[in-house]
Amino acid sequence: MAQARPKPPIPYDMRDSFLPGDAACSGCPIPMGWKVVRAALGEKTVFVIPACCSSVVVGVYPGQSLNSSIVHVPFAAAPSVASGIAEAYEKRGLRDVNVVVWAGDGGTADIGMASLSGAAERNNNIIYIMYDNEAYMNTGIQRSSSTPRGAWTTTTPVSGKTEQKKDVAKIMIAHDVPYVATASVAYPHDFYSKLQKARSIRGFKFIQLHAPCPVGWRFEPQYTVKVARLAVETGLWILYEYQGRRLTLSGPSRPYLDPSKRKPVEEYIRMQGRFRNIPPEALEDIKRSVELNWEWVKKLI
Ligand SMILES: Cc1ncc(C[n+]2csc(CCOP(=O)(O)OP(=O)(O)O)c2C)c(N)n1
Ligand code: SF4
Repeated sequence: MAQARPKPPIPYDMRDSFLPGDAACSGCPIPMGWKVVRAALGEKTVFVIPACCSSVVVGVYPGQSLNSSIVHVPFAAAPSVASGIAEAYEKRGLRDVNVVVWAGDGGTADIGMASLSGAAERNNNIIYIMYDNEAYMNTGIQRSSSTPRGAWTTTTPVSGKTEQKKDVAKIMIAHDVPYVATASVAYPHDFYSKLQKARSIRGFKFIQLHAPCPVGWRFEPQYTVKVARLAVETGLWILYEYQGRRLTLSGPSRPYLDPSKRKPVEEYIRMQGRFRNIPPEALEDIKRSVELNWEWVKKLI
């Protein structure tokens, strides 16, 4: 059988982009994501960050860990501030600066949803990255609308969340923006190429990055990538791009169009303490939503 050609390494430059001494917990997905973003978008990138774990991980100037321009903003303001910055660069003729919102799922799916919708509708020239650790982690693991069914948080019953996860990428697709994609910290090459594509498109771009959090999801920190990879291998997290009203399944997810290739959802669930008390009906709900998501994908490819 022919061997797959090895992918060229992502050109990380740790000295220039990510400095030692950040405040992240062991196994945190945030620095994993940032390294790829900086490598793909380069030095001329401004990050707009609302309150979240990342505000703490990045730290305060001059001791910040991410070597970029960073604007810390109140929760709901991130898409509006980013839109204003992008417009200001445009007016000055500086078309080569990337303006990126880097926000958690609480800041995106809940508190920032209205201003996110506004920026998408105006088609502001920004890249919005929602790193999805599926709860409000910075304030002590409270549920968000992006927390999945059956997952425990400090504000759900011990048997886990009773509602389904809100699908923000689909909401952004409904806005008919130029580019929407899903990504995962377990597949940095895929994330890298999506960021490079996003950078080349003018207008509003949205990427939802699946980002398992060892603290809130209750797994040992060395398993962040394994958990993220299992989400894709079980078909639970589907990697795709949506552009020009067409959906393209990304390489890592392609095999799982065939349900027989998918690993059992239980493999993903059992690795995480947050699902320890999941009732059987919640597990069935998760499996059903996996099927429905793939049906949706099949209609669009
Ligand atoms: C308007 C407002 N409400 C609440 C807070 C408190 N707060 C700070 S960070 C945070 C959690 C953010 O969660 P998320 O966006 O999911 O990011 P994560 O912490 O999980 O990285 C909250 C509730 C705040 N700073 N501002
Ligand atoms: S709580 Fe989770 S997302 Fe927040 S810094 Fe720790 S590992 Fe990262």
